[in-house]
Amino acid sequence: MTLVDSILNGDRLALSRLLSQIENDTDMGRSILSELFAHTGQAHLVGVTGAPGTGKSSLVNHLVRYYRRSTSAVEAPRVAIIAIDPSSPFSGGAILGDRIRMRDLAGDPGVFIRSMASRGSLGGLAKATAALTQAFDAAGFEIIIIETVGAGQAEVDIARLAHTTVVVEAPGFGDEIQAIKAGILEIADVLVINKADRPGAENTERALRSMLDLAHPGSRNFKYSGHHFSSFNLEEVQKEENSQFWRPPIVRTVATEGAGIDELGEKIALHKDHLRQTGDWSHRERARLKAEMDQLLQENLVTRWRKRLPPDVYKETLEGLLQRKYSPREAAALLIRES
Ligand SMILES: Nc1nc2c(ncn2[C@@H]2O[C@H](COP(=O)(O)OP(=O)(O)O)[C@@H](O)[C@H]2O)c(=O)[nH]1
Ligand SMILES: [Mg+2]
Repeated sequence: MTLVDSILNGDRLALSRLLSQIENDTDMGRSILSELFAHTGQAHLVGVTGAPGTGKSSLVNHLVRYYRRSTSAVEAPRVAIIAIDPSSPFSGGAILGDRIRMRDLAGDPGVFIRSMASRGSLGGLAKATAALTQAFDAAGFEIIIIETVGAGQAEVDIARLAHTTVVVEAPGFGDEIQAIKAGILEIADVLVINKADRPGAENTERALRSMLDLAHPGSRNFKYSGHHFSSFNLEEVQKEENSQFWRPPIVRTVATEGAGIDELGEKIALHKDHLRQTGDWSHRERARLKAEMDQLLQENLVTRWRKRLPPDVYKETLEGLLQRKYSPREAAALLIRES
């Protein structure tokens, strides 16, 4: 049996071999992914992001257990977890801690956990993550959870990859303001206030609510605006309710106790339904695949063009540019003519 068939048949060893090939960006990994691509497009990709220590890994742990027990009558969905921590090497504390916390999931054949430390550029990390999700998707994992730390470009890229992005905050982190600065609220589909057992959860929630009000004016308590209600045309109200609009819900959780996890799971499912109903699911898919294809097209064209260009011409043109003989635009035009 080929590696491709083994992966499609749910062979975990074959899958983990492919994941290593992908992380090392080998030709073999690339060609297997291409063969598997026809089998992708089914999984719900859920990103979980937020500052270190807010409780993301603890939440993911409980969320996975929620999925695994949620549909006892039907077959429970299979869940893959990709934990990305750019700041720590494989041996480092954070990921090791995650491994220990995830240990009780490890014996479940419907769960697959992969930790990834960063190598090379952030762009490389986002690319590798996208490829890993394709592998899990083809292997039949219905839900793929991607845990990332922080609020940088990598998180934004990963949010673009995910269908549903969960942003985790915790009281007393004082990072609510930083969160907006980094635009993390703009990528949030579901907001979690974890550590709701700690003092200050109300303040965090109030801060987030007012930020949401700013970001989504007019959405505030629309349905419940009591005495104003009669002045609304009912049809208008229904139109509003069925519209493309999604206001990120806020869910309070205590991940250490598993409190609020069912609600979180329900909100994530609601967001998926919303994406399906509005057509956003396929819009996102289209935008993402187009970006991937365009990117590869550019890389390939540039590589091909560089191969055809006589070696000295590039150097000479660069020199000419430095001496202000050409402008950057003229230099580029000249190089394209020369090749
Ligand atoms: N009090 C309290 N502690 C929590 C809660 N959730 C997680 N923690 C603790 O916070 C620390 C960081 O959690 P972790 O899941 O590793 O956070 P991550 O860095 O965001 O993945 C751990 O010591 C957890 O036990 C919670 O809801 N309440
Ligand atoms: Mg973590």
